[in-house]
Amino acid sequence: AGERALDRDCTTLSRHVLQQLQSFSAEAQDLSALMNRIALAGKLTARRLSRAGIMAGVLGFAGTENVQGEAVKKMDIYANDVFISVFEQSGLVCRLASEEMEKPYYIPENCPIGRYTLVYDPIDGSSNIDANLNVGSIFAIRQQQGNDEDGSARDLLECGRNQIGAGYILYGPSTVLVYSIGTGVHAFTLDPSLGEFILWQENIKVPEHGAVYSVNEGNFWQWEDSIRDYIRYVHRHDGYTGRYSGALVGDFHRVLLQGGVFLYPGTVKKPEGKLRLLYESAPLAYLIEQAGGRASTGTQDILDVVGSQLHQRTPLIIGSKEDVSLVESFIQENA
Ligand code: AHM
Ligand code: MG
Repeated sequence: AGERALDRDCTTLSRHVLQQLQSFSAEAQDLSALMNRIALAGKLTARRLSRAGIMAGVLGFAGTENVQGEAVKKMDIYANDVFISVFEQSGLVCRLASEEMEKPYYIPENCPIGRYTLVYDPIDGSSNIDANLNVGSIFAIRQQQGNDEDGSARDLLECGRNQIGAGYILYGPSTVLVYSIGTGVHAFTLDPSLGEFILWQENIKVPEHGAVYSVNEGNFWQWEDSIRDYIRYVHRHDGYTGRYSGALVGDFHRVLLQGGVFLYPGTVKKPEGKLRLLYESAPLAYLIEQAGGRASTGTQDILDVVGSQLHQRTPLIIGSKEDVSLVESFIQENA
């Protein structure tokens, strides 16, 4: 057992990616290097978050608004730049598209070789930062389709089934990285003394059903009747429990491990809800399908949604198969 424990300590993220692809081909090496860079961005972000309060420039607002008119936090900007700088001069990624940037960021010197695009939400759940609660980063990897000569990045609007990998980093009591490149979902824990993400759980499967429903019930009177009916249903039946942290990555992580459902439905005023298709919903949908669960808008699988603009939002219902279907049945009954 001692020997096996040591093996485990040695299963680092980059090694794991190569094992998953069962090859040392150029493509496998690229994906492994790419994941390693994402991990580096995660380590830099985690380090800065861990010093919030004693280091200037971590807490609070930056005083600007993003494309979507939302107040930007200092950590949003820091983490956004971290992802850019770890990919500059990497030869790996030609474009980065983030929730915090109106247009994709091009790295021309990488473009002749690096055909990958990284899409990401640098800090998800940023309202949690100032209260020292968990936040996360979400990412997906896409292969560039076509030429993108006009720089419109229109290929990023293609459906989420085109993602070749996705994952997130959860900055909680420990820093956890979860990823999939189409061969199941795997989780790593950052060992701060080694500075490495070490394998924690392989091939995670989400239970078919779980007790948790995770939703902002403060929106109760803004929802359509169908969502209110669903919430009344879980209130009236035994075996359900509410959990909502205000940071999608944390709420999703719980559902992935323990089952249940996270939902951010549309409201009467904002039928598309809050979460962004490209940076939040599609990457997590990729993971949950790899884990045997489902992600839906209520009427369509998230991974089948074709976007119309980069920052488009979509309702999201994600988690255990049975629980997602239950929410859908309320929505479709009312339709
Ligand atoms: P952000 O990326 O700007 O932080 O917004 C996304 C976050 C999610 O993490 C979370 O699930 C949701 O917004 C919470 O929104 P609300 O406060 O409306 O419940
Ligand atoms: Mg977000």
